[in-house]
Amino acid sequence: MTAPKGTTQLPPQLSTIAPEVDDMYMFIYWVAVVSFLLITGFMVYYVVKYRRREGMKAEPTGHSTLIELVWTLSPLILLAYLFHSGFSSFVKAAVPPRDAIEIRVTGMQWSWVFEHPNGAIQQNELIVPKGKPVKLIMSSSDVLHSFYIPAFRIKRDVVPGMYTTAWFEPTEETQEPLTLFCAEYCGAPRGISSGSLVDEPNSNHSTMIAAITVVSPEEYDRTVHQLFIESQKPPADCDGNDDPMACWGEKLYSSKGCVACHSTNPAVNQPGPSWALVWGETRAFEDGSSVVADENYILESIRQPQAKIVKGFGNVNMPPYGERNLPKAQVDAIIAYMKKLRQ
Ligand code: HEC
Ligand SMILES: [Cu+2]
Repeated sequence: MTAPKGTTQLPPQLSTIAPEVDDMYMFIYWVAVVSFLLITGFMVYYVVKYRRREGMKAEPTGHSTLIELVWTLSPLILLAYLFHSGFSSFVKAAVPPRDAIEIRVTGMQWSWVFEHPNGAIQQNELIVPKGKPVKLIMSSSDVLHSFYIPAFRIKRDVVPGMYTTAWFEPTEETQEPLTLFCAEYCGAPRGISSGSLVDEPNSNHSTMIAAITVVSPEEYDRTVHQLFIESQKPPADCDGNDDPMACWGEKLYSSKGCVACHSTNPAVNQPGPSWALVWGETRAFEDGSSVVADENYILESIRQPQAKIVKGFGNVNMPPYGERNLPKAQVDAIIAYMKKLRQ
């Protein structure tokens, strides 16, 4: 089996809707090419033919009803056809089949989180079954993003405060992962370097991409089941570790994106508080109260970050991580890691 190739103009067609979208595109493309050649061709021809010459006087052209009817009616018919076939493809692309598998998509600065029907979570990677319609229920936890997979010919805005949907049905298993882009400029973080504001490298809108893999329906079910099991216990490479939970917690710290806001260096408190001096410490809050950081405090800080705002951090909002995004077992692992950081 060889991977289907794209053309100079278009990426490979890997979803059921792709050929239809491309046919429309190519039709409009050729209409444009032919019209361009006809119009410029006639223009150049007449410019030369009726150029100014000694002894020649211009005469009025008169009127031709036939020509006027042709140039009015032919674009009208063309546009009616384009509207009709464009609109029917649009409706097809907008309405997901009833039996579609539902995958939840969350866009955030700057990553994609996917949740399969069984609760398995993937981040910046998505596996989907060949030959089955997949419906995406999308939301954003911060700003506008846009979900764009060129090979599937789908693009849809991901909007904070509401759900948007899109669907596709992959037609081929992939040899190499396809790319999901964010097609909405969704910002770049700014850090402070030698006193001035600079854009942080490797973390902004342009890195908000994910790898899409299409596999057989059987492999999809197997993998998604496996992902769910794995989300409930430390990964295999933590097995030999003397504190497997803390080892898992350290991995989650990076893979779940906590690392973007929390350092483990006691001197770096940006943009959220460092984790180096949290566990067992008295934490002071914006409202003047305080509490000793124990399991319950950490759990609450993760599930409802706004319940107690650490003093001095009132201007940055930590996103809440619910049971599905960060199951209880993973919270335990993070707590184990925070304990270990204090040793
Ligand atoms: C967008 C930045 C951001 C991300 C991402 C983030 N946090 Fe936070 N976090 C904050 C800020 C800001 C605070 C302090 C304000 C507050 O208490 O809500 C905080 C506070 C906390 C606290 C309380 C710490 C203390 O000093 O008392 C815990 C625990 C915590 N975060 C855990 C996490 C975990 C676990 C993750 C990843 C799954 C995470 N955070 C991801 C910004 C973030
Ligand atoms: Cu984005």
